[in-house]
Amino acid sequence: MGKGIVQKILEKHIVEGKWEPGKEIAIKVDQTLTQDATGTMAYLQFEAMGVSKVKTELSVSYVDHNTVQIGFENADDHKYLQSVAAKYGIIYSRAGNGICHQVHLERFGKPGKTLLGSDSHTPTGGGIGMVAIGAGGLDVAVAMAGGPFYLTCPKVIKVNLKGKLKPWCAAKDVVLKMLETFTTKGNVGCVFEYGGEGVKTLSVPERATITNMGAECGVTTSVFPSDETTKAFLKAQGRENDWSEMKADSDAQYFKEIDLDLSEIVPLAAYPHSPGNIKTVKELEGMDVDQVCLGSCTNSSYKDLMTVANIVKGHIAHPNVSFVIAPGSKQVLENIARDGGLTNLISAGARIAESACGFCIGNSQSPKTDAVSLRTSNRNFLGRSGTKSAQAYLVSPETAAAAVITGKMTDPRDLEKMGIKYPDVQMPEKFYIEDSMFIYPPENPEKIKIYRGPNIGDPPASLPMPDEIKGEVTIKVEDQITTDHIIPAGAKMKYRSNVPKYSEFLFEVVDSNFYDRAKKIKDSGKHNIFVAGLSYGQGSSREHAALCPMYMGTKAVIAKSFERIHTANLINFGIIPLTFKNESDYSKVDQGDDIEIPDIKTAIKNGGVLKVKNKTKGTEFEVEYNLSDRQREIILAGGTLAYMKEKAK
Ligand code: MIC
Ligand code: SF4
Repeated sequence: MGKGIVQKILEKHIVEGKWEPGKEIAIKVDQTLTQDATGTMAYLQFEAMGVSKVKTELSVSYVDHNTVQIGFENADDHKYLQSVAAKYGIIYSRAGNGICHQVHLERFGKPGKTLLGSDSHTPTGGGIGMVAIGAGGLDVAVAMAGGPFYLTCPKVIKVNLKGKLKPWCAAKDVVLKMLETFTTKGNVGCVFEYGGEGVKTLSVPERATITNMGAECGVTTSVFPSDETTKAFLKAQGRENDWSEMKADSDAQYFKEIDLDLSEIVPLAAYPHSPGNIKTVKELEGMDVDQVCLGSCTNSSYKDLMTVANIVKGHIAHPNVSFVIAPGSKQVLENIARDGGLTNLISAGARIAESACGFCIGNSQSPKTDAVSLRTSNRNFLGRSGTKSAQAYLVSPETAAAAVITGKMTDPRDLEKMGIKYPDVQMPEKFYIEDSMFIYPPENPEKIKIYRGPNIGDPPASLPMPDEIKGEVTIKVEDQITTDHIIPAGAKMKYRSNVPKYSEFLFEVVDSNFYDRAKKIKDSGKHNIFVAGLSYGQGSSREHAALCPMYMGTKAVIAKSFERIHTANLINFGIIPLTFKNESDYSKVDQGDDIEIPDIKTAIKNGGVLKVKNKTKGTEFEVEYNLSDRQREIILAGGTLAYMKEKAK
């Protein structure tokens, strides 16, 4: 029986288990990436593992998230990251060099390799034919220390691309179409593998846009073949030798196959507050737009920016529109500068931001009250822009450019009526490359002293699972609660290395009294218990969405279902993810209810039914958990670090 690309790559890397979709496997990790917001904690955890040098083929530490630096905290973290990188054999990508995913694609991604990144958009690397997976920082720390990465052997969904995109219709519209089809729920444990005749019509950055936003569907990753187009991209990056072919066997078997005709794709938008809320741009036409933001790891490549630069050439941003651009990397910025695109953008009134995450994470360029903000980024969760009342729409660079000119949501195809021609930007045969913003680790790192600013605390230790969980439902939330709801990013991100302080912002967007309630419960010696609906923990990989609850004394979350990265993070920090056996029991438990889960330790050890007693209501309901033997031990020990210590004894 033939094999697909995902199966071929994973089978080459499996160190425990075998290719059996749905079962846990462990894989060797070739490359890792971290970014500053998740990286600081990841390296503190890595240090605690006592390894003298990273054991991967390549590890890169990027600084791209917290670059606004109001206060000393972020700059201190950057210095810490730089010193850790030098000490342990990690390449350090300085602030200003660009967004981790864009830079990694340009300079380090290799077809056929595995990449683990402490950021949920790591699958961007799938655009170049690698299996690139997002994970919590602790999992990445374990991989850097030479440990394998555990995942559920995926169910591969093959997406057969046909035809070719029409002018003004973009890769972003393709992935928005995928989101319309697959939604943001129910895809845990799956991978999208793209194939078919349509693949060759897409450039590498376009493929990367599609794999990047697969994260919003909740799949483990998305992968494209590595073909002549990939080779040309790597050649243009001066890395032709890194190329190898990755293709599926003609008789490969998949869990499921779907066809997607690129020629039928039309401009789409995700409306507030989920990337899964899809409408055509035509349906939204005429809506006044206050802000247009071009950038983020989804759409900040040379092609994206040159396309917009050519569309807006000779125009000035509409008086009501604030037009912001964050180029994906220093390389992108230098190349659009050399090719004249930057001049067009500046002339059009663009506000050129740093090559970093910037507006995407809401730590700058927050729009006005009730603003309509068009963004080429990948997430429009409530409050993520930094303005809770803002309405963020996710669109392609072409649709973004049209709104810059008209001040309204405009189908970019209609620009032709205004005499604007579709720019059809070609990929350069050779990029201008200047790599001096990478700092390579020294040969002899012995003398390197790790810098620790006052904002850096030790990673908090967790307690082993008690015999019984006894506490209160501190919060009950609905379906599709994202990690942005659990712990906000934006300006608060500067406390990522200060867990007690960062914990004060738990569930802030949902319930401003949460922290006080949780603290009272914790101080009284009881456990905080969370109750949630479907797809709990969507979105980012931030392990603080588990680490901070752990710090607040949470030992269990009961939900209708969980997303992949967050499940792994909960387990890593000793919190058991429990699902309702009967979803209808969700309605029988309320915030403030006194809850007991007796004999939980014995049940985890020996298996068997787990009952939750609702003392307030005098009722009882059953919950389930799906843990491998290894995960049971981790939960019992109180988390991965405690488990590793026990094993090392
Ligand atoms: C995001 O896009 O939400 C982030 C910020 O990049 C996160 C990581 C983080 O919270 O630091 C992600 O996607 O994993
Ligand atoms: Fe940065 Fe936004 Fe990409 Fe997250 S989604 S890595 S914040 S650009």
